[in-house]
Amino acid sequence: MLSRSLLLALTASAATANVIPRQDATTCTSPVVRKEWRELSTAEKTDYLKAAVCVRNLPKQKYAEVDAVKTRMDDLTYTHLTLNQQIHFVANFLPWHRWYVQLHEDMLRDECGYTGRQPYWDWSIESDTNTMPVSPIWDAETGFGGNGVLTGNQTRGFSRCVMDGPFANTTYTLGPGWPNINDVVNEEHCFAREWNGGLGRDPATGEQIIDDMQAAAYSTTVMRTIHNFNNYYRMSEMLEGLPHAQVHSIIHGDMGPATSPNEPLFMLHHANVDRAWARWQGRNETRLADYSGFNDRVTLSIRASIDDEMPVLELADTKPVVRDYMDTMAGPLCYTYSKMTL
Ligand SMILES: [Cu+2]
Repeated sequence: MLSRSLLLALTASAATANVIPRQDATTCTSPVVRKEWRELSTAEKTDYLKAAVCVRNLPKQKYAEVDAVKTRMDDLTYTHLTLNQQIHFVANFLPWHRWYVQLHEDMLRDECGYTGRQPYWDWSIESDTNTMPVSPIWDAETGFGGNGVLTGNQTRGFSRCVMDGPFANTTYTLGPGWPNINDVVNEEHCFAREWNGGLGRDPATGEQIIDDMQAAAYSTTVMRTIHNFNNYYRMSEMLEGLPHAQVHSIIHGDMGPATSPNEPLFMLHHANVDRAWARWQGRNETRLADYSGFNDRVTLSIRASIDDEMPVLELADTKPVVRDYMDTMAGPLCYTYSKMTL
């Protein structure tokens, strides 16, 4: 079977002008299903983890002039870091990350031989059962490894590392910067997590108080409130600002700053955020065309349009247009999620 990116390249070259040809909604008759991590078999989990490791070991293809970009994963992470202000707390947050997660899935399939689909992580399950610190997602064999631990190594960037699971011993050169976490730094650090409960540090140990890892911020109740907004602007704003942001924040380490794609759970997290949007859209024509907000987050003066192009730097040859990423079952996309009810 031809990969999606190859198919797109072929159809794009056959088309006149510089327009990505839109498929009819009717051409996506059997969408692929993205499953929740727990729904995957052990073999499927292993395949995904292997591919996620693989993309971290391949050499970069972009950003030849940027020394800090070393690997294929860095191509993705650097783009996210550098575009930070243009893709967060602006209207395109949801379609941009929808495009980005799909691009990563295509990389796993085309460049790392992965044959499965992008899984998602429904963290409301952990919230509702107050089990975040003991979630199977942290499993060393069938998950992503657990919290970072103190290593005793005094070298900057190596004092706290994730020491178990498939990403133990991973090092990154990109971010987080110090003191500005959004700076591009070119300095090795180990893959890190530092879970926190939003309660500060235990004065006795100096370690973060983990508690319930702020479970109330990403519960089913919160997701229902978001689902009940009747316009895109409000829905997107709360989805990004509350559960999305808090899940980044409770894991912290590499998941915290704008280099958060360093954290392999980033893609599963964002697939779940994407699922919340797709669920809100339903198959409703009005919702599938509902896009509003602003393209600048300081003055709120540049109104967003569904025909806006989204920024990609060197990551893609063509800038995706928001309109093409509104529907997961039309245009360049053809997928759905295993569970679409709340
Ligand atoms: Cu992001």
